[in-house]
Amino acid sequence: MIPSFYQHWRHVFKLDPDREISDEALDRVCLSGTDAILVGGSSGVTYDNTVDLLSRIRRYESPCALELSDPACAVPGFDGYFIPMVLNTPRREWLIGRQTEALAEFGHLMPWESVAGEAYIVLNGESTAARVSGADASISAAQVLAYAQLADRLWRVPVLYMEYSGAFGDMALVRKVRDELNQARLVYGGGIRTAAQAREAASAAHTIVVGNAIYDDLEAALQTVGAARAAHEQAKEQGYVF
Ligand code: 1GP
Repeated sequence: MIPSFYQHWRHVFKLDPDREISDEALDRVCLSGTDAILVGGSSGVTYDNTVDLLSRIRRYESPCALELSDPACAVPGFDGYFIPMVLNTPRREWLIGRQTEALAEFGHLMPWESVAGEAYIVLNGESTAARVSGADASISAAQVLAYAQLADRLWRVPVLYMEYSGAFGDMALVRKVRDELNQARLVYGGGIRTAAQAREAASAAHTIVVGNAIYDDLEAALQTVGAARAAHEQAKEQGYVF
């Protein structure tokens, strides 16, 4: 059975356990109307800072999932878990190495009904995600589409994540990838800082993720929730079903 805890998510705020967020800001994020809170980061994530953030988020009703790239940070109590795999890296450890090592040890403990594989294509070479995973972000559009087909059709990974973290991506390419997908949900993240960008991204991908803006410009970040919803309503009116 493929888990479905994330299937209706259109807008997600991503919180980094390694970054400070005040109670007041967290309150506004969790009551913003976003569909879910995703907890994850590319560096400095520990068991302790993950537990701490989860317990603060749990004061609210928002669904909350963890992106788990290190089994040492496998904090129980999230509504769902994503296991990232970076497709466009030559470093096997980030594609399947760390994942199989973790499964060899903890596979029998995995709550599989709430675990989803998450195939990443990392497309901003300047991002921490690219630096840490060694991803080759300079790939062509044709290669991006090939990776998307590999994840969606060959491996049937349920979530494909186009990651431009820190930079607003190529929306024409995002849309093209989405239109090629057969079963995977397309998540877009990167550089969404305004309502207009959120609207554009939400009309190109199934789910959009807003991260940095929460920390840099909370007011603008909060505007992205309504903008994403408006984009989906408009798409529905036009008969487009995501
Ligand atoms: C990061 O895709 C998310 O993993 C969101 O990107 O931080 O640039 O919003 P930003």
